[in-house]
Amino acid sequence: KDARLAWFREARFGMFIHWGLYSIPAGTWDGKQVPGIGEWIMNNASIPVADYKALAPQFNPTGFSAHDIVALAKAAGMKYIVITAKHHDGFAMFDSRVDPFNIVTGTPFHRDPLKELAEECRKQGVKLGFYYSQDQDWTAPGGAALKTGDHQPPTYHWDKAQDGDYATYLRTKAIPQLKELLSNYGDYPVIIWFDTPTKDMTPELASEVVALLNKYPKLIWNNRLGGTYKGDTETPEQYIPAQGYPGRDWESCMTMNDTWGYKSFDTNFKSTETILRNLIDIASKGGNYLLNIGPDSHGIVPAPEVERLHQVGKWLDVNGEA
Ligand code: JFZ
Repeated sequence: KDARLAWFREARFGMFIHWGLYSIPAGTWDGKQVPGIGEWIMNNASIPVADYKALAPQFNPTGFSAHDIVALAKAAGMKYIVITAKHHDGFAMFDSRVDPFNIVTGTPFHRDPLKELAEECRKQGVKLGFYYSQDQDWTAPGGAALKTGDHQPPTYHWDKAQDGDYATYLRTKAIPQLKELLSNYGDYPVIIWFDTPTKDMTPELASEVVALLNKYPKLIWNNRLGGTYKGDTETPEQYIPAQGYPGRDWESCMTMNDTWGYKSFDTNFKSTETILRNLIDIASKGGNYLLNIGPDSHGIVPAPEVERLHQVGKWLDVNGEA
């Protein structure tokens, strides 16, 4: 266990990447700016499944460069990257035989950014992990939805196409896609980053996921699987715990502005000084800082994010420890 976490304990700084179809509406739907975080637009604006799925044929992010993103992470002093392989919208940002609603089969782009990132990470000596929304899935039957707006219990679904059985969803989509992610990218991922478990994820169902994870003895996974599993890491979100987590490994994930997924009109960026203070504060308490970028629908990293990451890297070159 300790050997497995050795690199994580020294990493201190990682890059979170939230990127998916939600970068196309970029916070605006039907001409209205939708309040809330960009990657939640489908839920926040109650977008019907068919309308959301219609974004896929429009997704052609030819500006995406795995080389440049990995080089950016390195320049910032980051030691690892965690990217959204599938967020709550159910769209796979990787080549999937399980579900055609994915970036290779379902878009004119026809490329697998996770594969390209894995190759670049290997070349440039950066570790790579995958975020996977194992419980919420708003476009697959039986996937869960957390409540927003006036969506009604018990499912909080807003479209009949979402109805179904969660156990079936888990066994026919989430677990098979996790298998793809764990077997198609060589020595990566080193992290699986789960998110937003609901009561659908019973201890019994979670144990089916854990049986798969246990086949990968080097894999690190976080505390958001659900079903009472604690995982390897605590994941405080948008804050720094005053005392860290004695006896636990941890990672604070944070945005630079007020969204994870790209929103064209969110310009509320933290200063480089604030970002550096967060990094120092977290490092002094024994944690890691997982700092987010949100590439746009062309695959381009917003300039204010690039600028800050370069400034952080410059400071570390002068003041950092290796
Ligand atoms: C979740 C996601 O819903 C969100 O879109 C993003 O991916 C973020 C990193 O994770 O949001 C959360 C999850 C957990 C908490 C808050 C927001 N939490 O524990 O306070």
